[in-house]
Amino acid sequence: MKTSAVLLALPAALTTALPASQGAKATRQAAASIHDAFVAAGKDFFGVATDQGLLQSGKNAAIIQADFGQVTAENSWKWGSLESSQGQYNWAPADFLADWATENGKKIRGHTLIWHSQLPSWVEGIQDADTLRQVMRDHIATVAGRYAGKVAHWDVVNEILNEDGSLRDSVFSRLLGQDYEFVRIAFEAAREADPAAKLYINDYNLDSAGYGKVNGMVSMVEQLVNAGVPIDGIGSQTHISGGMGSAVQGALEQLASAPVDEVAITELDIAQAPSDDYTAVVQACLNVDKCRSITVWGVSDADSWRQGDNPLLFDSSYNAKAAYDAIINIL
Ligand code: 9MR
Repeated sequence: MKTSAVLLALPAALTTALPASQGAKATRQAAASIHDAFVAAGKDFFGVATDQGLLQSGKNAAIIQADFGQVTAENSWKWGSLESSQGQYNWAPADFLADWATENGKKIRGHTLIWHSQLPSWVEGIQDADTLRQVMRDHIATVAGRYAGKVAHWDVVNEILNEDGSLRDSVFSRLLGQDYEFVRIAFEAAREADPAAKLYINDYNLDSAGYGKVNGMVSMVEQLVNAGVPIDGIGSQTHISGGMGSAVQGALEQLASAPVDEVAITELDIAQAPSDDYTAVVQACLNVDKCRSITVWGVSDADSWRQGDNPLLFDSSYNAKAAYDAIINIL
């Protein structure tokens, strides 16, 4: 948001009482937009996970408007939220996020089409491969089709690997795991539904070079891309603890060695939000050409899925934390 727009929204008494720069700061809770700074450093966006309830409470909307350039639906675009009964879609919260992003000029990362978790029981209970193929194609065509043209990136498949890099057990791997068939079906259906979106494979614990899951991810993606599966990028969620930030660059370099156009940090949060770790992660993305973007997994510690870890860039009162300012300083 431009400073003038911020000031227009402020009560007259506040705008006259404060110099313009302080007025803006009072509203946005941070000295500068982390997204603008990251874009100025050559990257595509710095985004954040949110959803309708959050956008309608506290200072979430104002902070995202001022400081972030992209949103991911934290929950409302998941299969379990969208289609808990077959063919009956709950679009309202998902559309709210999409409309809010469009109205506010924020990019959207679609999260996620195929995931073993938050999966409706009617999908988990499917017992034959043909039915599962059809259900996957229908779901992906419907969801990616609805938002086609609005979504910059899709997490097409999420968390499909075990820690050793082998394929995780799920209804998808049980019925369609041979040669990663379900991965091919998902990426092909997503490409068909939204040809403009960059299609990603997304996972966690991809935080250190040489780790089993990182090795497995790179070799799986190589195999799939060589077989013509349209994978554009690898997403590393990056839910980490203090002290792990320094390994992230090596991990990104290894992921970027796969035959994909891009890699991204898609769900960043760091226990206790140490500035050194946050800046190491941001610097890692700056140092790896293929790393195009960073998304943090929420605005405020009050709403983090990691309650007690205080892992985000804004505290429970929506004040920018030291790590936020440290990132601005290195950018
Ligand atoms: O942050 C999300 C939380 O509110 C949900 O309860 C949870 C349900 O599984 O999913 C969380 O988001 C996850 C994301 O979708 C995938 N990667 C891990 C995230 C944190 O658990």
